[in-house]
Amino acid sequence: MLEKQISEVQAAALVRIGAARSPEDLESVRVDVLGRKGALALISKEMGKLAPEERARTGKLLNQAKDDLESLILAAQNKFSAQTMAVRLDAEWIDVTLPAPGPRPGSLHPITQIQMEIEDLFVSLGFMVLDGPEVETEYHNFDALNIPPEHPARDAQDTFWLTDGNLLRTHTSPVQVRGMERFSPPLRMIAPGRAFRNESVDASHEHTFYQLEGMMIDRDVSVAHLLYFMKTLLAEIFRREVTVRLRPGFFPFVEPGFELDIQCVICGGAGCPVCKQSGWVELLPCGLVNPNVLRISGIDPEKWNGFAFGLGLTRLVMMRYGIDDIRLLQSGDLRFLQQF
Ligand code: 2NL
Repeated sequence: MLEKQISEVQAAALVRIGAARSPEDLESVRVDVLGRKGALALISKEMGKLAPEERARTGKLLNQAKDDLESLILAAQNKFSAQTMAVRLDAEWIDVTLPAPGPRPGSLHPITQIQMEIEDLFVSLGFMVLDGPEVETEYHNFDALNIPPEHPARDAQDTFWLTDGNLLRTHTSPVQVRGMERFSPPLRMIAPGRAFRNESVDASHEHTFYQLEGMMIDRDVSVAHLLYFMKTLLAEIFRREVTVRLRPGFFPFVEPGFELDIQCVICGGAGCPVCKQSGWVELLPCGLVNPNVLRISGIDPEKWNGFAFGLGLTRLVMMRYGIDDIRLLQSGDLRFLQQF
């Protein structure tokens, strides 16, 4: 009697499993048949009334039916999960080898690139890289550099003066003055940064320009040291040996002072439009630090001396890339900037 009921329950469950269309359908079959109050549990309760040998046979059958149905339901459930996963995989598939979306990577401004290159070189030669304020005192920008009160650079036509008596630095030299005040020799430092001149803007003049000054203070520093460092610097910038010459030049903060020229890297010295047929291009002012400048900042010129130089990064970039209008560099024009 019970055995017949078991096979009926089993047959009905098989039909429902086969007809199930979702994991929820299967779950309700499981509850109805295998659950605590399910059809097989009810049958199981009736078994106490059976004779012992019949009970053993029916029990076996019941367990067999439970096990079979359990594995059938599990297999059907697995099929549903696999299908669900297949649908998701199909819908959510991405090609991880495609380039990532988002902003296109930018590039550093050519002036920044050349500045970083030169910083790396000087760091490798034992120099500190110093920063300082762009709004300076008259003292740090002029007096401490031995620039006399009547010097034309102090005129309002050449310098942006603020109403409080301070000014926009006209060179990065005041950074080195602050370096001399703060550190004691021997000293090697460079001062890259922006400098400002009160000038009307045209193709070769800007009110803001980028400079990199440097100085080395030690014992018995000579023009030979200056030349060695400048040739090392220029070989790095132009990526080859360059021939240089020194002409006398006057700057209140150096004595002797020089204009350093390089043999034209375009024509090799034969003469071309870039060097205006002279074979030489004026590149950077330099010299041995004026003893007054050392003394003013508390360094004894009897014990120490040094060389210093000023490098215009703007002009250097224009030379390296053959840029003929200085205004392009600050224009923010992407068609220009994307070339670097
Ligand atoms: C320039 C700059 C030069 C220096 C700058 C310098 C700085 C100190 C002491 C001595 Cl603290 N010198 N800097 C030296 C030589 C040339 O040129 O803008 N010239 C047009």
